[in-house]
Amino acid sequence: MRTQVAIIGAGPSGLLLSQLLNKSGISTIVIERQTKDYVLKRIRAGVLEAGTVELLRRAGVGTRMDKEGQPHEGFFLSAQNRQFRVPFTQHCGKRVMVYGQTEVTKDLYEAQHIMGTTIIELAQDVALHDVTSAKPFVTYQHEGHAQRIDCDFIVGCDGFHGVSRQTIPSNQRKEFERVYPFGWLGILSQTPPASHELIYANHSRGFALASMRNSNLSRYYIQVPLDDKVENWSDAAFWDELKLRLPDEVSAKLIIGTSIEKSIAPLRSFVCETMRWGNLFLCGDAAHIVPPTGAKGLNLAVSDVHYLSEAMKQHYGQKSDALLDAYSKTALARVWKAIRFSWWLTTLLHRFPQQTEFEQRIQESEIDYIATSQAAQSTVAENYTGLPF
Ligand code: RFL
Ligand code: PHB
Repeated sequence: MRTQVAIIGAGPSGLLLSQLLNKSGISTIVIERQTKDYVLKRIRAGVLEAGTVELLRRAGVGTRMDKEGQPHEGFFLSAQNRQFRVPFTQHCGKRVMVYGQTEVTKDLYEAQHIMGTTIIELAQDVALHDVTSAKPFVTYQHEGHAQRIDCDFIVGCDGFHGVSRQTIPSNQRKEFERVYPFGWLGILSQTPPASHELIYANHSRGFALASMRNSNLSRYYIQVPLDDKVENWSDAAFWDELKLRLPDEVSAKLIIGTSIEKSIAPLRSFVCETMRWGNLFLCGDAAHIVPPTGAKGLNLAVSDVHYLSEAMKQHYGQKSDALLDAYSKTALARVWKAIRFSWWLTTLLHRFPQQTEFEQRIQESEIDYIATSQAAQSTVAENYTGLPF
């Protein structure tokens, strides 16, 4: 088989890139290790930045999002049982959209199906070859047969554990990493949300987040030790702990139910420099990971895809490689700002093992500063709703 751009991974990065390229007449083949059903079962991101919302509309996948998604113009921060609102719109004129990653991915699959693009499921042993030559190719096993795709470019959209980043020789990439000493235990529950806007809670027992998907689907998280197991947490134990960490006025009204998903995610900040090696480009989690606190992971994947799709359009349309050559530097400049913001918010809101009383007072005073300073709120609003791309 031959295509212009071979894309490894059918998560949001891979599907959105394929969507944008095909809309501009550039051919793609997407190669995914799992089935579509498996990809759509993963419960992940819930908050879309203003720029992500715009790009999804431009990609032709905004209709259901605009109908079913919930625009949010602020969130709540809570500490010491006291909560205050950070209004986005009055500070930076932007808002975010609460619309699940599962739904974004579903919309992208649907749009790709209508466009008639090729998405190969259950591709095993995917390998990238000759990526620094003008004729790179991808091989894989499919239904017991060896397959090969020749192409102009390969894009690694295969997430943190994918093969693409590992194809770059280790002496040609520099990796930066911070692993946090805790994880997030998350549940999805068919109950009305605790609050009409998200609540990020700093508490002496650990961080908690009250989020949602729609008016009858809630998403809650609590900070847990890294070695904790989902089996240790009955639904009742989860609700009890969550209620202790949210402000009393919220807990008193919290509607609880049976969880329909429960999982623990570790927290990590990670950046791979470079995001380009010859004719291999990396997008999304394949190149960088953020802790979920700032809600940046999916949004960064989208800005990478924007930069790369524009660069490829310039390559094929205007025969110029200026944007392709700048891709890694351009994308990384935005990535590092989101890495900084999500590291900062994580550090501000979580309880660290061996946290000293001094560090605790610093957290408290910083939260109090945000509560009382328009300048501080403006910075939070600008970063949370998304820096421009
Ligand atoms: P994905 O979604 O991991 O998709 C990669 C795809 O590649 C496939 N794959 C392979 N295919 C072929 N061959 C191989 N060797 C392969 N190896 C892997 C995989 O099967 C998969 O289908 O990466 P992508 O597309 O870059 O998208 C990134 C986002 O999924 C991620 O950043 C977000 O989910 C992060 N995230 C959040 N981001 C936000 O912007 N806002 C949020 O509110 C938010 N909340 C979250 C989150 C992530 C979380 N977890 C579970 C880590 C909340 C949580 C709990
Ligand atoms: C979610 O709804 O899953 C969610 C929302 C905000 C975050 C992280 C996750 O910061």
